[in-house]
Order: sequence, then structure tokens, then C-alpha cells
Amino acid sequence: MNRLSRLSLAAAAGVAAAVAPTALAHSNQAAAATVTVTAAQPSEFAFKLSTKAVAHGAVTFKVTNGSKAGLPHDFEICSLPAKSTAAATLPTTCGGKKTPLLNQNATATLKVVIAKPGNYEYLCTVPGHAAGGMKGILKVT
Ligand SMILES: [Cu+2]
Repeated sequence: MNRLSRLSLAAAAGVAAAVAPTALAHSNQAAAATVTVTAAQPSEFAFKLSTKAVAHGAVTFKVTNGSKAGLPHDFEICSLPAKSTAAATLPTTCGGKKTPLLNQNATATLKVVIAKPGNYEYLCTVPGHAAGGMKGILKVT
């Protein structure tokens, strides 16, 4: 449980619906960060993110499989900060929260809470894909 205790990544779809009454519309809370993710762009075994850094807290990933080859992909955000950000050292698997496997042009929304700043790896869990380049780092400040 230590892995989970250092960072809580919570699937928050249900929570968000439950705590979003109109009374909060004028609260001072920072808006949740949204990151648009396109899998398989600019090349088949890569991800394109709309930003490389977000503030810690609630983060929503809007993921689309932009594969031109028709391959399924998914998107996982790892629960623990990476030990190193050097691409060659990034693991090809991790514990975290992920989208369902997405077919070509399919989309999914992944809502997580990243409690602590750090450099968090993301990857595709399809065997061989992360090793082929479908991984990277999101900086959480
Ligand atoms: Cu993939």
C-alpha cells in the first residue's frame, strides 16, 4: 500500500458529479487541469499532449486514439513520480490509472487526482508499445 499512500490517483468521474452543485460555480478553487492527449501522434508509437506541465490536484485527461495504422492504444498515468526523467530509463510498466483500450478514433476521459508535485510517467500498456516509444513525462508542479 506504500505505492498508493504516496499519491492518490482516484478515478473521480462519480465524485465530480457528486460534488459539483451550482453553488460551487463561484468558488475560488483553481479549475482542474485538463490535458488533451492524442495517442499514436505524431507517430504511431508516441503520445502528443497539449501541455507538458500541470498543477497538482485534479487532472482530467481527454484521450483520443489518433492511430493511422488502426492499432488499439490506451493511456496510463503512473501513481508514483519517476526516479529519473531520462527517456531511456523510464519503465515500460507501472501502477496507475488508465483508460480502457481505445480503438482507432475512440476517445476516453480519465480523471485522476495527483496529490504531490513530481515528474509522472505516462505510457501505453499494450505490450511492446511503451518500449517502442509510447511513454513520456508529465511535470506536476
Ligand atoms: Cu499503444
